[in-house]
Amino acid sequence: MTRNQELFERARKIIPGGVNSPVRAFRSVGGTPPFIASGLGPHVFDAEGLRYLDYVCSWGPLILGHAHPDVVRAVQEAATKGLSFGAPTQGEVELAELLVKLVPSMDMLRLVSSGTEATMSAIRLARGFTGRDAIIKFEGCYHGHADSLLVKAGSGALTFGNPSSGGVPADLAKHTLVLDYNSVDQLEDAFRQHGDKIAAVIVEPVAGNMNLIAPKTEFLKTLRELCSRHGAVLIFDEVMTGFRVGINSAQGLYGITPDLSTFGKVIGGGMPLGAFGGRRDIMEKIAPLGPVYQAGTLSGNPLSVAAGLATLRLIQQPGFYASLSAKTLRLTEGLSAAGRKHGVALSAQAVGGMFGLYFRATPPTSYAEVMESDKETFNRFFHAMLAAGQYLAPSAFEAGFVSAAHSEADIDSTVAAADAILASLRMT
Ligand code: KE4
Repeated sequence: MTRNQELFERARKIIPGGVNSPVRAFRSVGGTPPFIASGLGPHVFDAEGLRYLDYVCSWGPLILGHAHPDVVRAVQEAATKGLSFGAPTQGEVELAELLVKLVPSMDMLRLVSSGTEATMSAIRLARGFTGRDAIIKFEGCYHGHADSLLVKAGSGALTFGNPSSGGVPADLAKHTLVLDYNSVDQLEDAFRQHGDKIAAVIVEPVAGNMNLIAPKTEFLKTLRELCSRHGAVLIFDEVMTGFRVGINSAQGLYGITPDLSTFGKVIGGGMPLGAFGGRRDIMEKIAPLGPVYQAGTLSGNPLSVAAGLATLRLIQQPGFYASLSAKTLRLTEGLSAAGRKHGVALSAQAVGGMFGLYFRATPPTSYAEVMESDKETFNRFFHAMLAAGQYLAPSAFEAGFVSAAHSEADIDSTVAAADAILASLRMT
């Protein structure tokens, strides 16, 4: 039994699935997940001392690479002053001021400890602000595990949703309408039928939880127009895309101004941190100013704030995103070329520092298209790449991430490994 297998066996006795978040259990790809002992730069090292080039980056936060010295030092220094006070601190003000500067659509914001808290709070706030109950989300988009967001499409395209998880009351799920991502027609029909009941639309402005699906410009523009016309709050869930696709996040990349935005991942640099914010008239409905309650013992935690400030200062360096985007594109172009060379139906695309890799001939533009991907071939490819020291997201339906610490030589090693594996896949 390997060290990873031994740890996994122990873990599964006392932690459901042996993991503290389901995707880590490798159930989509099978096998035993490496238990990670440390990370440095673009690499992680498992309990057996094996080194992997990391394209998960803790599902997006580690945009600078692992154990960046400036971030580690900031956390160490903060820790020597105490871990948490349950009282306002200067760091929270500095982080809020920086986020408001970097995200012009946010007049005000509140810090929380996870992306789920950010989106859950934004939904409640939109409902409190509008006095309406209905919300719209899109199939394949994931916004964390708040009850109103664990909902799948109803029987008919425009019928309200059913729970997608045990424990979510049908009475709550029925307030969530689930539409197809990138479908302008469904959006127009939904608002035509239910416009005056809709409190909010929440959307991943670049979808990253059904693998990567890029938005059609018309889709985001129509979203903005319909929300404005019907008085619904447009929430951009930028937990994954925030400071990942560019310094101005997806809203800056596509030139759409949401009413509320949610953040997480990169803004904490690997520490527990999320945020929600937006229009002042909406944010002033949040307690203690207004009637919408929201709270958190560790919200704005000094160590998370220190990591976030250090991270956000470093990503503002000139050329940071040009370099990150170029390396991510080098990866996706290399992988696509390897697929063509070996006659394997493989495509890939990059948006800033995130990428999609699909075992289908062309990048998907919808949930239905991504579900046509060849999952079995992906799983074989995944394990062969893992054995070659290349750590991809353990699911055919997750996006991948590059960090500033990945060098061009690292990227080229990934393409070379993929080339050799695709050649062998072709044989079998
Ligand atoms: P957290 O509560 O996991 O911090 O954030 C939830 C969330 C909200 N919105 C978007 C767009 C997200 O991608 C996420 C979380 N993303 C997943 C990756 N597929 C986190 C990985 C996990 O669940 O372990």
